[in-house]
Amino acid sequence: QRVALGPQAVVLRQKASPLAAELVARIEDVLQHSPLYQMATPGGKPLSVRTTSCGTHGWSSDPTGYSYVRHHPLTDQAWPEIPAAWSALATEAAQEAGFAQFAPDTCLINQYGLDSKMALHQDRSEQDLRQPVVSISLGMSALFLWGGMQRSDKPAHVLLHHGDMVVWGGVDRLRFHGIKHLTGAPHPQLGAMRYNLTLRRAR
Ligand code: MD3
Ligand code: FE
Repeated sequence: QRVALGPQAVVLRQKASPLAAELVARIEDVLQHSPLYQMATPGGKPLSVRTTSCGTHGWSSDPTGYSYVRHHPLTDQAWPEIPAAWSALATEAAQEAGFAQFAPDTCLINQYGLDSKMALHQDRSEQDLRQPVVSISLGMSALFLWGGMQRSDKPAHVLLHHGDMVVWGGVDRLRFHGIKHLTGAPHPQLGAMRYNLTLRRAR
């Protein structure tokens, strides 16, 4: 099922469900090489989500701000490759949403617990903002905030469930968005936790 959030933003309900067990197994592989860590805001406050990346670039923060970097900030190792199943699924979802030939070079893994949230923000650190962002939700459901082009625009609330994918691009690429909190029952396999994978073209 497709749910349009905007002219160029769509939720693909349950698109990742058939592959979910495989996707989760690959998260566990990535985390072996690329452990989750808690980033801080440029102001120094720790984020309530834990994060890591794979791909040629990864998303990180330091006292000067957020940026894409080539090495894990704690291990100093290059990020592991994006699992082939994730890239293929992201390319297919992007195609379905009207974005041909999407080839992600980075995947951010966000791990949410019952106390995690993500404040309204825009994603604008990627070089080519014509490239879409593809997200995959796994584990517990979350209340997603779908805002406007201004931080002050009142956001709509959208539930994202295990296996849902979202693709954003074009005129919707700079929408403010966030996660209010997790909701519903703990997930049978993952427990009181949610993973979100966001696949992007950083460079
Ligand atoms: C809308 N993550 O990592 S994914 C993020 O569930 C982020 O972890 C949320 O926002 C999460 O930056 C939401 C959905 C998402 C991702 C990128 C977007 C929505 C977007 C970029 C532009 C507009
Ligand atoms: Fe975001």
